[in-house]
Amino acid sequence: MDGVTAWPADLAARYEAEGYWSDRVLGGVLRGAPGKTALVTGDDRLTYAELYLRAARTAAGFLDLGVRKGDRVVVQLPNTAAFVVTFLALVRVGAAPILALPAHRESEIRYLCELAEASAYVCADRDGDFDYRAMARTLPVEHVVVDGDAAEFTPLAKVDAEPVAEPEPPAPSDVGVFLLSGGTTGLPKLIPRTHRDYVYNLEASAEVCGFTSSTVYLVVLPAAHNFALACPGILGVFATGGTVVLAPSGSPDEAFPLIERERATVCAVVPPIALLWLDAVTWQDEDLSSLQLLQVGGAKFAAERAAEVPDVLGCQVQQVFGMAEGLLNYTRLDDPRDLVERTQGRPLSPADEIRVVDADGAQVAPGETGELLTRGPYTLRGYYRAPEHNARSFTPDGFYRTGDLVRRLPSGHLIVEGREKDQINRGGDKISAEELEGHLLAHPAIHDAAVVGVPDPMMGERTCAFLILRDGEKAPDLRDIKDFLRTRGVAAYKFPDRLETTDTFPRTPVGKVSKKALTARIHSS
Ligand code: J2J
Repeated sequence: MDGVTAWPADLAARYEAEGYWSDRVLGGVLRGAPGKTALVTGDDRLTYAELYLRAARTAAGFLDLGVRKGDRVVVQLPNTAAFVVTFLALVRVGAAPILALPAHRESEIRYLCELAEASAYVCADRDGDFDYRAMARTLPVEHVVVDGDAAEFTPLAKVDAEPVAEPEPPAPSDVGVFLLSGGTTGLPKLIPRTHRDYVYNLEASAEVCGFTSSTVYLVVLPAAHNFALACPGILGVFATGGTVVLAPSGSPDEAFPLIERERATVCAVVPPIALLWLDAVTWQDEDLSSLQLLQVGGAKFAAERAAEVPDVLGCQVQQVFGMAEGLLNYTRLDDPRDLVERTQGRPLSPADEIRVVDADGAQVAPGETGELLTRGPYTLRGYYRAPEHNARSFTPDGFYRTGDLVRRLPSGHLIVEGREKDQINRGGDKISAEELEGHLLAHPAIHDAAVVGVPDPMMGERTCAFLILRDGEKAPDLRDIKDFLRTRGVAAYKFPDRLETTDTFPRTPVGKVSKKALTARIHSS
C-alpha cells in the first residue's frame, strides 16, 4: 500500500525467525469453541459459530457492495455487535478499517476519508442529537453503510450475502487496520497496523494478562480504541476463546450490573473511570466478586489510588502504558505490589527496544528522566501518508519518538514522568494543542491562541485555552467557543474546559510560545 513504511528487511527477517511474526491474519482471530458465547451486547448473545457466520456473511456483503481488498473504510460505530461484526468482516475481506471514535465529527471524519481516499464509511444512525447520516451526505465516499435507520443509504443489515467462496486472504504483511494517533499536529495521523504486527500485539498481550477461555472481558472504553480492541482487548479474548461483554460506557450504573450479571473477570479502564469505581462501591451494591483484574491505562494512575484497588474492588490492578503507535508496557500479574503501584509497567516484548534520551538525543544515565524512543515488532515505522511528519517523529534508525518523558528502573519498568509533546491528556482522551489552536484562530474575535493542560484531580488534566483578542473585540465565553467549535465539526472532547484572556504569550528563547510559563500562570493565579 502506498504511504506505508515497511520494516527494514533485516529486522523483518529477525521478527519472523524469532517467532514474533506469524502468518496468522486478523480474520482468523475467532478461535473459541463453536458453541461458546463469544459476544454479549444488551440481551443479545452470539456464540463463536454465530459470530463467525455473521462476519463471513457481512464480508460477502461488502464484496457484493464493491468494497475490495486493499480498500480503506472509515468505521465509526459505538460499542455494539455491529462494530465487532463490521471489523471482522472488513479484515476478512482485506479492506482496512479506519477506526474513528463515535465522538468524532465532520472535521475529523472528512479529513480521514480524504487522506485515505476511503471507499466507504460505516456509521450508526444517530448519537443522541447528532445525526451521522446528515454528516455522511457531505463525505467524499462511494458507499455509506448505516447501522440502524439508514435513510437513503445502505443498511448494515443488508450488507449480507451467502459466503460462497472464501475471499482471497490478505498477506500477513498487509495493513490490517488503521488506528488514530492522539496527535500533536494540526491534523490527526493514521497508524497503519499490519496483520502480523497486530496479531502479535493481541496474542502476546493475552498471554501476559493471563487470558483464557474462562475470561469474561467487559468493554467500557470505545471498542475502536487500541486498549479495548487489542491490549489484549476484544481481539485478545477472541483469540483465547473467552467471552466479550460490551457496555455502552464505564459509568458504574451501567458497568456494575453487567459485571454482576455476566460474572465479568477483566475490564480495561482509564484513570477517571477507575476513580469513579473506587467511589461508587460505597453507594452501589452489585456483586463485583467475579472481577479478577482491572487494567488501568491511557493516562497516569496515581500510586496511592492503584494501591486501593485490591481492597476496595477486590481485584488485582494492572497498569498499562500503551500507545496506538505500538509499544505496550504492562505491570505483570506476579510483579511485587510496589512495582504494580508505582510504575506504568515494562515492555510487552523481549524484542521491544527502548532508549531514554536527552534533548540532544543522547542516552541519559540509568534511572534518569528522558524522552522514550522505541522500536520493535509491533511499533509503527511511519504514519500513513505523512512523510514530513515522519521525518520528525522517527530517528534515522527507525525509533519512534513517543514524546513521553520516562524513567527506567533496573527491572525495566518505566515510570511516566511527564510529556514533551504538545498534547493534552484529558483523562485518557488525547487533544493536539496545535489542532485546537488552529480551530480557535478561525474565530473572528481571536487574534492568537495557545492551549495547555491544567492539572485536575479527576481527569488528570483539563484543557485551558489562552486567548489574545483582536483589537476592540469582546472576549467570547466558554459557551460561545463551544458553539463555534461545534459548528466547525470538532469532536466535543476537544472543547476547552476553561478560557483565559491575555495580552501576550510568554516566549522561549527561540521565540516559541512557552507552554510551561503559560501553565505556571494558572498555578500562580
Ligand atoms: C501515563 N501516560 C499514558 C499511562 C498511555 C493501552 C493503554 C493506553 C493506550 C493509549 C493504548 C499511559 N500513564 N499508563 O493505546 O493500548 C499516554 C502516553 C502515550 C499516549 C498514547 C493502549 N498510557 N499514556 O493511551 O494512543 O502519552 O493510547 O504516548 O490513546 O497516552 O495514547 P493512545
